[in-house]
Amino acid sequence: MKATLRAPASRAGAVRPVASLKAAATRVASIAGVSIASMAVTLAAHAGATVKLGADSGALVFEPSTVTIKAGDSITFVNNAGFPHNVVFDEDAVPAGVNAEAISRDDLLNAPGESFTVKLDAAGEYGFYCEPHQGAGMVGKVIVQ
Ligand SMILES: [Cu+2]
Repeated sequence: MKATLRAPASRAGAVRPVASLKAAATRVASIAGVSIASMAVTLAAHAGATVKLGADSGALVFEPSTVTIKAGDSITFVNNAGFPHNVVFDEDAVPAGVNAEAISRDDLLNAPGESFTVKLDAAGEYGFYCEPHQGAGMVGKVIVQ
């Protein structure tokens, strides 16, 4: 890209190519801006931890059932087996001041690979469970440092 930009600038009276190059550069910049933005989203999604909803064996558990992340990181729950599942944070088992309902995913995840990501800012321990399978032991914990 740099080489392409330099060539017309060294030529005298090359007004039109420079103008169209400028437009092209603007287009490239805006395209680059878009890809940088989506890259940031991808990176954000990978910071933190991923928890499978249902073990590969089909067991109705969160896998892993305990994860540790840093404050401000996200945790992503991904449908794996035995769905539908959901992720409900226990209002009695979250740090003081955290709205358990606001960070929960009450709607059932029905599709293979469907995911739910939540960012946790307050340090402490967060207990959560899957409503349909809580009785079967599908419960977990996030430790936010
Ligand atoms: Cu479940």
